[in-house]
Amino acid sequence: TDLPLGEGAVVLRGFARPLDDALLAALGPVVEAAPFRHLVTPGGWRMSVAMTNCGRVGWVSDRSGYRYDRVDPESRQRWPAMPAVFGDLAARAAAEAGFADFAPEACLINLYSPGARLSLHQDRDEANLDAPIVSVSLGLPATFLFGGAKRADQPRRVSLTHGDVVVWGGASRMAYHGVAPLADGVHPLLGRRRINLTFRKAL
Ligand code: MD3
Ligand code: FE
Repeated sequence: TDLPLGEGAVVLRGFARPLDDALLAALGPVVEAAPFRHLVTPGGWRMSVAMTNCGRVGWVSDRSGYRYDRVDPESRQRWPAMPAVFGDLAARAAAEAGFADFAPEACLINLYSPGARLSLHQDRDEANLDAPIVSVSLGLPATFLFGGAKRADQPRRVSLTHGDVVVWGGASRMAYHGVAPLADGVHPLLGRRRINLTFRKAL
């Protein structure tokens, strides 16, 4: 059931579910080569969400700012390649929402443990702001905060559960958004964790 969330945002409930085992199997070698780490914001705050990346470029943050980088600053090597099962899923989801030929260069992988949260922000570090963003939720359910064009716009709360895929295009692309502190729980496949894959045209 494709349900429109707002201008240009489409939730594909359970779209990634049939692939969950394949996605987690592909994730193993990625996080072995580029382990999850807690980045520091330009303001000096340690993020409660742990992150890593795969693809041609990865999103990083440090005291000097946010950017997409071809190398992992920890290993000084290129990020692991994007597994085919990741890229194919993102392209199929985007096509379902009306975006043909979505070929993301970047996959940011967010790991939430109980209590981890993402405060309201806009994604504006990408060179291509016309392309949608595709996000895949795995593991524990999260309350996603979907705001408006201004930070002060009261966000709607949307529950995203294991296997849900959201395509954020059009007017929703620049919406403020965040994730409420993750409630504790145990997921049969992921245990006490939520993993979110975010696919972007960054270049
Ligand atoms: C709505 N991640 O990594 S994914 C992020 O669940 C991020 O880890 C969240 O926000 C997470 O930047 C949310 C859903 C998402 C991603 C990008 C968006 C929603 C968005 C961009 C515009 C509007
Ligand atoms: Fe975001």
